[in-house]
Amino acid sequence: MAQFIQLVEQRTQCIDDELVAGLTATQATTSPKYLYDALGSKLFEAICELPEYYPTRTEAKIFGKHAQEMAQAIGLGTTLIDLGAGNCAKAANLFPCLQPAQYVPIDISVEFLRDSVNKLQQQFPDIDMVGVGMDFSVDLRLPKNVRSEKRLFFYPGSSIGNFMPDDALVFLRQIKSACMQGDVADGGLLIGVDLVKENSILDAAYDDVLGVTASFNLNLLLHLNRLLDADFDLREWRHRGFFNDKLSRIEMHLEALSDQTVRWPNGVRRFERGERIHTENSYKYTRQSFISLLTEAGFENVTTWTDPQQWFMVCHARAA
Ligand code: AVI
Repeated sequence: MAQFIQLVEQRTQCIDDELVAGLTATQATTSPKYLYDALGSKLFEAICELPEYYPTRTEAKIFGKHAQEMAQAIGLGTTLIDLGAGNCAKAANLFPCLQPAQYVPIDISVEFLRDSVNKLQQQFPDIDMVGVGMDFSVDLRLPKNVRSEKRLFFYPGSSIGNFMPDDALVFLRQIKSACMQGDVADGGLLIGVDLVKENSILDAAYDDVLGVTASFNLNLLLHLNRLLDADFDLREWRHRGFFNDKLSRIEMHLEALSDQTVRWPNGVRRFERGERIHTENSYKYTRQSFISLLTEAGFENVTTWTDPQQWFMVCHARAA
């Protein structure tokens, strides 16, 4: 069995306060993390299979084609820290090329991760594995069992796009700090980034014809009903997903189809027809804008790989 460390706390009151503050703001907002309850995670897996949702398979092709070159840029024997590891499959595909000295999958979904890492340990008994259950977006301090040498943070899937740019910078700076051994930089980052492209391709990827993304977004209301004991009526809401080219981001919203009042114990929010809850942003970068962000965060020696259409990019950068 792999080692496993659980740092996730149940902070129910904080969750309620954060949700209520977002829902009662003039522009109602919820954090995208609430899209991922058990059903939401399954719906996201289904999104990754959709013909319109190109990021997952485009990134997989880039890894498939360039894994050897990536290993050359990165070097062997790293401490491979997998942020949002899930079923650990993306990192496991890189093991033969990267030959990590230690594998550290991190995820907030503790039980799922525990299972995944135990299975993987059986497949790769020679790699030291330490699973960590924690919310790395809040705090990236790692347990002592995680080697400090040659850390390679692995953040595929373009999840960096779900951070506001200022928060992305803070997060990348935390990664860079976690690559330092005292004053000496010893590590880097391997990250997947979705690139700016034609609006129609982006719009379709976040508003697919089967309505899977719509279900993923609407399911957030079911999750809120459970978390807050609220009474959102899903039939009274519709999904909106579109590219905002001024801000270079996909925006997902839920739009009220009628005037309505939503209630929960100790709280209430009136929504007018057409009013929206902003549920997610997914920023799209250019190669240059992302390299600038990495540089600002304290990385250097950036190597990038893309697909022939230049829809998606994988970057390796060293902590400076
Ligand atoms: C997880 N994240 C990178 C996805 C994205 O593309 O921003 C989440 C998603 N939202 C709607 N479709 C997919």
